[in-house]
Amino acid sequence: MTAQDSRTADFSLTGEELAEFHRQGYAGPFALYEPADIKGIWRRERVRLMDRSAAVYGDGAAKSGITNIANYDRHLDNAFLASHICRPEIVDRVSSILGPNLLCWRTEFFPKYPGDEGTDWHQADTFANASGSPQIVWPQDADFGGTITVWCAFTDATTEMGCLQFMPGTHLTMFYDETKRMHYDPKKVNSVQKDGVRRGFFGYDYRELQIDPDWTPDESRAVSMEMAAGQFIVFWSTLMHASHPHLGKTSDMRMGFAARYVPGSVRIYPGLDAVEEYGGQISLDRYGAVVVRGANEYPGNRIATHTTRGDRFAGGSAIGHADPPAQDRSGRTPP
Ligand SMILES: O=C(O)CCC(=O)C(=O)O
Repeated sequence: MTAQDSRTADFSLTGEELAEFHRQGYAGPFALYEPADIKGIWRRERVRLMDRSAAVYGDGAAKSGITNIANYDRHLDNAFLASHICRPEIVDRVSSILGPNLLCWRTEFFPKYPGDEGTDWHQADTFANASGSPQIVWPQDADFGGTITVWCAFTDATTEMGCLQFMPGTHLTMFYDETKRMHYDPKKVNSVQKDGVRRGFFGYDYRELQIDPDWTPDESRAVSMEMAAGQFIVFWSTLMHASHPHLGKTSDMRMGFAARYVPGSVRIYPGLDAVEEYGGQISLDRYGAVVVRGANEYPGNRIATHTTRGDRFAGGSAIGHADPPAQDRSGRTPP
């Protein structure tokens, strides 16, 4: 009997929630940690994360302090983050969307300090957006895939502190072409207004990827996703999403922790040994995706079963073969 079998709670999305998810492109927010608990945990883990001695990407990876890609995938060395990505409250829900075989292939921190710009409106399908090479490729439809992002508020995230924004129902149409290239320019950070709002994309301008250069996102469709510390939201990376600027009305920063999931059949970093983006470069030598449910199905995927400090991930088997096929991104089961 596995830990999964012995659990009594099942956090899968209900049929109604799932139908709403497929219509809107997101579900939640859902509660994961009590606000007081996560505030204490975050205070402790912030300090622990400063010790990068077991991190899979070296300090030299970050050429700029603006977006620290060296801090990608800290779940591969930090025990709290390792358990966070495997939490049944998250994995059950994502599994009800993506199927029984589930990999967490990336985590990222998204801090907004007082005065920081908002994040540009964007959509991500292959994640080639900044690096130039697809980072995830789905088997059924290599041109259109995406990932499920689970964005957890480690602090409160109000509108004034830069909470997320979504445009419901936009996840099935790409307005951006990730085969185009964006140009990194750290001078753009915090200095560009778009439609009257200070926004940017960590040293890039996401508008460079627009399929129609004359199109502008319809802000009237935007909803603000205010979240209390300890809540998380689940969304397609192909959903139009952004965030408000942090207006600096409080000295508290907001911190989002994004964990990204795909079915076990998706190819992760195909043909890549390194990733260069956001003003830094990381080697994939020590990288592994984590099987959080079921099995990995693509033999070429690098898999991590333990953190670099020896903690075992509480997910599925590392190698194996899938039974029922995963659903595609519209909720259909492919033939
Ligand atoms: O937190 C933000 O401002 C942006 C988050 C985001 O783009 C993502 O999680 O994919």
